[in-house]
Amino acid sequence: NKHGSCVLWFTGLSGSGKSSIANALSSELYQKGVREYVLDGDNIRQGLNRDLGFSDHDRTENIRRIGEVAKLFVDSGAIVTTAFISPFRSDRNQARALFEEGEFIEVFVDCPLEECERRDPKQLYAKVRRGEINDFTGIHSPYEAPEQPVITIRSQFLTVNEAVEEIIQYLQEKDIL
Ligand code: GGZ
Repeated sequence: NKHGSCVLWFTGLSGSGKSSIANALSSELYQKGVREYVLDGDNIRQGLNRDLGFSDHDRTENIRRIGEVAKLFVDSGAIVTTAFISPFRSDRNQARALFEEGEFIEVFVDCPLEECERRDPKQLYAKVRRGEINDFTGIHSPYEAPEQPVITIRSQFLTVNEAVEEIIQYLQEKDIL
């Protein structure tokens, strides 16, 4: 595409590192003078999608709207990063279909459930184990890992900065940066 705009579509379990990597990447791109934006739970689930919960149906609608918003950002010429679990392959495929070839870059933040649960940055897994949260991804709601992600970040073996570097390198190889 003519602008070097694209969507970096992160997918991975809660606690896998999506937000940390997305935010560090955002600072790095910002410093390079790139127009960029991160869509995450803080700015989407609190606002546009505050009517949605975590049933399969609501997650599908969450991802549908995020895909549409991401498309608007790409049309505006930005690099947009989306940091949502997006657990269903079919929902990610629907989002992908909104974009041109090469514009939708699926980034699998790959981290085993045991490691996410060990980190438990928001103590959500602890709540799940106490029975205080239902339908939690990886525990009683499915996570469908991507079959052919463009980029795989095995976050347990990389620092946040190394993960960012890997993504920047990809963007440079593809002449997006
Ligand atoms: C999964 C949940 C749930 C349930 C609340 N299942 O680690 P977090 O806190 O910050 O990220 C999780 C976030 C997931 O929202 P997404 O919009 O990314 O999910 S999806 O793409 O599936 O629509 C977690 C928190 O919300 N959270 N309840 N039941 N994550």
